[in-house]
Amino acid sequence: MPSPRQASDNVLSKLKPVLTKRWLSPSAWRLDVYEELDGYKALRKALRYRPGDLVEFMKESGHRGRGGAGFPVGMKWQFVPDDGQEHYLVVNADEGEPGTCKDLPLMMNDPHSVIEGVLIGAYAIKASRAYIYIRGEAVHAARRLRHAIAEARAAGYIGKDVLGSGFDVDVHVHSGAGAYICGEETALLDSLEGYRGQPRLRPPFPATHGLYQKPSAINNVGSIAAVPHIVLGGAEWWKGLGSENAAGTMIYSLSGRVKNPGQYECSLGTTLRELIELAGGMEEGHELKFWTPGGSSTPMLTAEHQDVPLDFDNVAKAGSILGTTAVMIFSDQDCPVVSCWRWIQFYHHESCGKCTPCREGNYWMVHVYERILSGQGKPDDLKLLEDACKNLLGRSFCGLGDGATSCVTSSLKHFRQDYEDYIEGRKQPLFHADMIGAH
Ligand code: L3W
Ligand code: SF4
Repeated sequence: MPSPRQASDNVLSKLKPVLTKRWLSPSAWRLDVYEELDGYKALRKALRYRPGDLVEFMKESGHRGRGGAGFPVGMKWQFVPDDGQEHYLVVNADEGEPGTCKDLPLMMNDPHSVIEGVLIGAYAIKASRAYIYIRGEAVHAARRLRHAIAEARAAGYIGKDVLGSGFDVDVHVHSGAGAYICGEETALLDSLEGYRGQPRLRPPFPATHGLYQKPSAINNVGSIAAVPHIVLGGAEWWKGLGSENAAGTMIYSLSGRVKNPGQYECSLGTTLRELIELAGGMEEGHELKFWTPGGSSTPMLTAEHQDVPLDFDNVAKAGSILGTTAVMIFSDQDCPVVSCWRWIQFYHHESCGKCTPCREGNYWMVHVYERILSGQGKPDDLKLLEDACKNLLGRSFCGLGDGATSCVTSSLKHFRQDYEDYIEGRKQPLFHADMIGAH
C-alpha cells in the first residue's frame, strides 16, 4: 500500500489496514512470521464453536462479499444445506475484472490469511475439501499459495483431525487458463471439473448444486481473507470499521491519473475525493473527468460524484455498482469514447459465445466504435449502441453481457458530446478507416 504523505488527518483516519496490515512485514507469507503476527489464532478460536454458530456469527457481522455482487457471506454459508452430502468450499481467485488488483497482492503478501479463512469457512459449512481457483496468468501467486498450503499441512492446520478438533480438510490450488469468464462462479465450476468454462443456468445456485452438483459455497479471495480478522476481532468491531449499513474495510485499488496509484484499505464508504487525496492528488495538470467505482463492468461516474460514499447502497443510489472497488481514474486528457472502445474489445474477446446477445452484441459494438473513432460515424450510431445495450442487458445468459453495457450506456449518458464530436468532425479521428480491425 503506498504511503500517503500529504493527506489531511481527517482523510488519513479513513485508512484502516486490516487485511493489508501484514503487507509491510517482510516475509509475512512465511508460516513462522504469520504465526508471530497472530496467524492461525482465529482458526483455533473458530474450532471451539459449532459450525452453525460460526455461520450465525458471520451473518451478525454484516460481512458482504468482495467479489463484485456484495452478497452476505454468512447467508451464502447458510444456504449450503446440512444434509450429510459432500460439501465444497471454492475460492474465486480468478481476479480478471479490468482495473481490479486486490486479490493478487493479498495472495502474494499474506497467503496464509486466505488459507486460514478457507479453513474456517470449510469448517463452518462442513466441507472436507476446498479449492482455490486462481487465474492462469497468476503463476507467482499460485506458487506462493501452494507453498503456504504445504507449510500449513506440515504444521497440522490442514489434513486429518485439524489441531485435534476431529475436523478433516484438504485444500487444493487449481490454475485456470486465463479466461475472464471463469470468474463467473458457475463457469469456474465447469472449468474446475475439467470442462470448457461456460456459465450454467441459475437457479439452482451453487449453494445446493455446485461443484460436481454438490452443495458448494463460492467466496472471493477478499471475502475469505477477512474471515480470520472478523473471528478474532468480533462482529461489532468489524461493523464499526465501516459506515452505516456497510460493515468493515474495503481494499480500493486506485489506478489511472493519480500521483500514487495502488491499494488503499479504508472504511467502506470512503469517497473518491478522499481516496484521491490519499493517493497524493491527481497527476499534475490533470483534472478528473470520469471514473469507475468497481471496474469496467460498473457504470462510469463523473467529477460530480466525488462525494458519494463508496459502499454498496450509496453507489447504487448514484447509478452505479460498487463491484470490486477497482477505481479507475481518468482525466480531461482521456477520452471516454476511446476507453469504452477498449473495454468493449475486451468483452468481445472474453465473451464465451454461449448466448447470442453477448456474442453478437459485443462484436457489433466494437465495429460501431471503430466506425465512430475513425471519423466514419453516422448520427444513428449512438441509437444503434443504445439498442445493442437494450438487447444485451437482462437478455444475456450471465453477468458478462450485462456488465459490457455499463460503460456504453453511462458514457452516452454523461459524455454524449464526446461521441458527437467524432461523428460531426470536431474531433480528430483516432485512426484511419483502413486501420479498422487492426487493433
Ligand atoms: C443461493 C440464492 N445463492 C444469489 C449467490 C450466487 C453468488 C452470489 C451473488 O456476479 C457481480 C457481477 C459482475 N440462493 C442466491 C444465491 N446467490 N442468489 O450470491 O450472485 P449475483 O448473481 O448477485 O452476482 P454474481 O453472478 O456473483 C458478480 C460484478 O460482480 N463484478 C465482478 C467482476 C469480476 C470479478 C473478478 O475479477 N474477480 O469479480 C464487477 O463489478 O459484473 O455483477 O454466489 O450464487 N437465491
Ligand atoms: Fe457467455 Fe456472454 Fe452469454 Fe455470459 S453473456 S454466457 S459470457 S456469451
